[in-house]
Amino acid sequence: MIRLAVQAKGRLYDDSTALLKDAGVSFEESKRKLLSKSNDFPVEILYLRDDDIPGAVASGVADIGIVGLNEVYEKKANVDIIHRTGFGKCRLSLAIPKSDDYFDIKWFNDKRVATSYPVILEDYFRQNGIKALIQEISGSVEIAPSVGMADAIFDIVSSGGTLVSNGLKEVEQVINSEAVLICTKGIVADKLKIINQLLVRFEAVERSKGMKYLVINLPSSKIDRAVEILPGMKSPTVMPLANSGWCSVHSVVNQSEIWEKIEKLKMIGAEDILVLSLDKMML
Ligand code: PRT
Ligand code: ZN
Repeated sequence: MIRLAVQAKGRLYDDSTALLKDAGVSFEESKRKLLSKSNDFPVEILYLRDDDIPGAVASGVADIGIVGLNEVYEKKANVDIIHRTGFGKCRLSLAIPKSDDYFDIKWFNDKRVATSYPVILEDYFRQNGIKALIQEISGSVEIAPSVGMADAIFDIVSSGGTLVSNGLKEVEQVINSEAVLICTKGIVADKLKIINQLLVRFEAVERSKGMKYLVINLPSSKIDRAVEILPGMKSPTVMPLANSGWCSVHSVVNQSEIWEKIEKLKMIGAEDILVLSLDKMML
């Protein structure tokens, strides 16, 4: 049995719990329980605030956790980062009032910078030889310059819309972040085995994201052309049809390329085209 820490509510909750469910792990949601044991996989889910997840995993209270890389860096947590999930993507950036002229990082010398990430910012300023006054605040960082609390901010940016609506401009991108899976250092072999099983499932779910399963019928004489259009995982699967001279070709295609592929396949005589969803892909 392993214990997995997940954000109890907030931006990472939906994607973290969806990943687990898609991986075949069922459990009760955080609204009902703070510790929930799965009955189909040897894991119990511990719901915590994201700030507390790196520490819980570093101390072994939880064996693994799903949390933003920004929190792992901020807490300087002594954990292993074992997987990147691809969701919760954002960056930590420095931003200043949009009417201020910005030349380079030296702009920040002697400035007051508001942030909820003082540790990361202090390291960054030290590496760049900047002496600024870091003001730690726990929320509403973006309004600090307009109310005179600070000259600039260091905060999470995703689309950039919040900065714009607060009259700020992004001037330095300091780190990129996404939700990662972290693990207690030196975890025992029994637990590692379960964690690796879970990772195989996560990877299968993530690999299938954005992919579609394409099935077409095609005159057998056109198979070589179809194989050029559809490289597939190894190569496409080709099956004869009862109707002689025809075959069925199955392939996994990136969603972004599906229409282009279908148009090319129709030009070489493809018919009866099916596009199906994919749940999991194991290589
Ligand atoms: O209650 P708890 O402490 O668990 O949650 P929290 O309020 O501290 O964190 P939460 O739920 O807001 O975010 C959890 C994690 O999501 C963060 O640590 C990041 O790793 C990740 N993440 C991804 C984001 C964003 N995108 C994001 N856009 N976290 C916050 N934001 C905020 C940002 O602070 C700013 O206010 O969204 C605003 C900017 O968004 P844009 O799109 O306008 O640029
Ligand atoms: Zn938090």
